[in-house]
Amino acid sequence: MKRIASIQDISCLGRCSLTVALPVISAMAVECAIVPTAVLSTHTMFPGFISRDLSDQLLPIARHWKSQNVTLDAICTGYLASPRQTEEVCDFFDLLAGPDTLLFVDPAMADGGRLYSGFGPDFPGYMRRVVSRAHVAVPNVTEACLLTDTPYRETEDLSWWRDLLRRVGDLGPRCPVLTGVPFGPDRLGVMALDPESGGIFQYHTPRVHDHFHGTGDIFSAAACAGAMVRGKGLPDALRLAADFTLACIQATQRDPNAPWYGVEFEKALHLLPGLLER
Ligand code: PXL
Repeated sequence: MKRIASIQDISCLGRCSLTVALPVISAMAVECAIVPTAVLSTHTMFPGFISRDLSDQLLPIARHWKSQNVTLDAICTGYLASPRQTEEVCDFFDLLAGPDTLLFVDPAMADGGRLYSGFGPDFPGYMRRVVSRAHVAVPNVTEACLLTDTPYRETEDLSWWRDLLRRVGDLGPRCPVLTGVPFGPDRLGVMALDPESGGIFQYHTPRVHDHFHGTGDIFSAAACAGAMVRGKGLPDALRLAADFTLACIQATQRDPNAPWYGVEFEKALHLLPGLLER
């Protein structure tokens, strides 16, 4: 069985990061080893959350795995709790990535034009180093702007997004991907540079006009990396991830009093084997 190591936080409540990566990767019949970067009572959109940083655990875990000759088909990174962890993740790559290990980086740090609470303005500069090491990097449009020092814009001018994608590529990842790109008023999708053809791949699905928390984590760390480890090429993996994320959103009946509980992906997990067969 293929094995992914997922490096990101455990938000105990709120369906994001490891609490979605684990079930989604498992449902794709891939083993998900985890490296928690922090334990939070909830994700950072809930007021008053508490957090314990686990920086001092990351490299001891990596060294122990190394001593046990653990092999990884992919290392997938998400929310990192501090600048120090961005360096530790690069050391983790050095210790445990073999020649065929896919390095999949989701620089989860911002959305809607703003950094998540708790990150200072210098954080994107630290995250840039992790992105530069990636084979596949999947910033959303806000993160791409922050990583490339580009003022954030909301525009439907696709040539502007293509330029932004190329700027992310200039940071070093082999396959830069932009998520959350508006393709007209009612469609949302992804754009990726295909290193083989040099062309740009685009895929979009109907846009649901609301904010759904944790969907980036479902998209990237879980569905997309899982699909690629299961042998799909990047375009097929991105298509699968986008379709699965939309299915999770459509399955969600949101409680208006609890808007931050994440999407009800549990109702869509059964779709994954069929999506993998397409
Ligand atoms: O879904 C991204 C994410 C992951 N982890 C934590 C977060 C967020 C987004 O807010 O707060 C702790």
